[in-house]
Amino acid sequence: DTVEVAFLGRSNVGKSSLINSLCNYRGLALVSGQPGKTKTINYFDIESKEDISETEERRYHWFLVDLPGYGFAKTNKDNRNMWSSFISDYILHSERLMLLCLLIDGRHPEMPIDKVAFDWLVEAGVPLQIVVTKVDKLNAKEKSVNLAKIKAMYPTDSPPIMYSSLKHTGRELLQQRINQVLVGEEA
Ligand SMILES: Nc1nc2c(ncn2[C@@H]2O[C@H](COP(=O)(O)OP(=O)(O)O)[C@@H](O)[C@H]2O)c(=O)[nH]1
Ligand SMILES: [Mg+2]
Repeated sequence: DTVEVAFLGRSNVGKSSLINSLCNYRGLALVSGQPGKTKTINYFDIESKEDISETEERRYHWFLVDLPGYGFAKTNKDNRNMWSSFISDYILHSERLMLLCLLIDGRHPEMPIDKVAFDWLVEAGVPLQIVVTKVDKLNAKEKSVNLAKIKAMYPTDSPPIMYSSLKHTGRELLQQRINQVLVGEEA
C-alpha cells in the first residue's frame, strides 16, 4: 500500500500554492480566488527521489493528500468554524498516514480555529509538522515574534518550517522532512 502525507489548514492559508511549490509544478493544485471552494479530498500520486551520495539515490512513491480547508463558509455566518467531516473521517481511518503538515498563516499565528484543529489532531495521535505559510509577507522582526508564538501555541517534536510559496523558502527543508518519514518505505 502507498504511504500518505497530508496537508491541512484554514481556507486561504496558502495550501494549494504550497503544494504547487513543493512539487515544483505550477497548476497541480488549483490556487483559488474563491476561498473554501475545495470540499473534497484530492490525492496526488508523487514520485520523489533523494540523493544519498554521488552515486546513490532513494526513490519514494507516496500520495500527497490535499484535505479540504477548514474555517470558511460562504453563506452561513454561524457555520464559520466549519470543519468538514471529510477531514475527521480521513484522519481517523488513515492507516497509511505518515505525516500531516498543518499549515499556519505566518501573519495570523494565534487563530483560535487553528488551535482547535491542532488540539484535535494531537488528541487523535497524528504525527504533525507545522508549516508556517506566506513568510515573505513578514519582516525579520515579525518572523521571529510570530515563530515564537507558533512554537508556544503548537508544540511539536520537530520545529515549525517557515515557508514561502512565492520564493520557495523552506522547500528543501520540507522535502527533507517528508523524506525522513518515508525512509523505510522506498518504492
Ligand atoms: N505572498 C504570498 N502569497 C501567497 C503565498 N501562498 C499563497 N498566497 C496567496 O494566498 C491566496 C490563497 O492561496 P491558496 O494557495 O489558494 O490557498 P488555499 O485556499 O489554502 O489553497 C492566494 O491569493 C495566493 O496567491 C505565499 O507564500 N506568499
Ligand atoms: Mg486550495
